[in-house]
Amino acid sequence: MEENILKKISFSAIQPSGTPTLGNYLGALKNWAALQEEFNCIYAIADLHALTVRQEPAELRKRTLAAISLAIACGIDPSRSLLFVQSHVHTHAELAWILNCWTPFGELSRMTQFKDKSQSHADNVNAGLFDYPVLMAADILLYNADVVPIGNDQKQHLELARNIAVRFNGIFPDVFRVPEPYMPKQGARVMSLQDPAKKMSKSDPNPNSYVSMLDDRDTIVRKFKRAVTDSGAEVRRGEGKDGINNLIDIYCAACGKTPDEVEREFAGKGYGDFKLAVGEAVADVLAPIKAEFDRLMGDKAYLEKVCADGADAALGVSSRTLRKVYKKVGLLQIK
Ligand code: AQP
Repeated sequence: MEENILKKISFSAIQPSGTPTLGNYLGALKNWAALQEEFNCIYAIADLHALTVRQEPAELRKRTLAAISLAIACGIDPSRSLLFVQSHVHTHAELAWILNCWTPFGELSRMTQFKDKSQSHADNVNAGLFDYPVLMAADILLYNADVVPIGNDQKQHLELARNIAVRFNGIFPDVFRVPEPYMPKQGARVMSLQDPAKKMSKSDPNPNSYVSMLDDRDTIVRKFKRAVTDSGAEVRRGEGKDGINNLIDIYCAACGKTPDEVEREFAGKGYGDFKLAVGEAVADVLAPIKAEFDRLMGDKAYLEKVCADGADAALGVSSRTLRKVYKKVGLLQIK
C-alpha cells in the first residue's frame, strides 16, 4: 500500500455472502474507488462475517476470490490501497475477542440487523450473528481508521464501534482512533425490487429482488421490468410510492441526474418506459465492470498474489494496534 501521511485513513469491508448487488455497488464499491484520491484506503473481504449465516464451503471460497476480483474491477488499485481477505489476518478475530469483554450484552441486543437476521435465519441464531458488530469494530479499530464509508444500513454498527472505542479509551487512554461515518450522497440505500420497504440484499432468496453486479444486460432489464411499483402512472416521487422512489434514486445514481431532472425527463411517460430506462442505465454502468471482472478471474495467480501481499501488509499494520491493546489490558508480553 502506498501510504501518504497527509491523508486520513478509510476502512471498508464487504462480505462474500453472495454476489455483490447493485446496492453494494451504489452504496459502497462505487465510492471505494473514488475515495482512493482523498484517503489511504483499506478494503477487506469479510469472510469471517459471512460465516454468521450458513455458507456452502466451496461456494464461499469461490465468492471470496470473486470479491477481490470485483473490487479491482470497480477500480480499487491494490498497489495504492490495502486489499485483503479478513481470515488471512488473524489479528481481526483476536481483537474481536478482547473487545467482546468491553461490550455490554444490552448494547448488542439493540442492533436491528441482529433482530432482522434472527428472523430471516430463525433456524440458526448463533453467537457469531449476535457478535457480528464487535468483529466489525475490531476490523475498523485495528487500522486507526478516521472514516468508514457505509450505506445507511451499517450506521448503527458504526455507532457501536465508536462507543466501544470511546469506552475503551476512557479506561486505557489513547489506544483507538474514533472513526466517523462517511455516507455517499446518492444511492445510500438501494431497496429490494420486489419489496421496496426492504433493502436490496445479496443473500435474498428471491433473485428478482436484487440486481447482481454480474447479471447480464437482458437479466438486468427483465428484473427492472418486473420491479414492484404502485398503481399510479406518473413518474414522480411521493409518499407510499416506495417502489418508484427507489427506481428514481437508482436512476439518479446510475446517470448522475437529480430527482427533479428525472421527473422532468419522464413527464407524460408511464412506468413501463421508465423501468426500461432504469434497466438500461444500470446495465450500461455494470457492463464494463463485468468485462474487467471476467478478465481478472482468468488470472488466478495475480489474484492470489494480491491476497498474499495484502494480508502481509495488513498484518504488519494491525499487529501494532493489537500488541498495544494486549499490553494495556494486562496480557503477559514475552520477547
Ligand atoms: N441495499 C443497499 N444499499 C446501499 N448500500 C448497501 N450495502 C449493502 N446493501 C446495500 C453496503 O454494502 C457494503 C457491504 O455490505 P456487506 O456485504 O458487508 O453486508 P450487508 O450490508 O449485510 O450487505 P447485504 O448485501 O445485505 O449482504 P447480506 O445479504 O449477506 O446481508 C456496506 O457498506 C453496506 O452498507
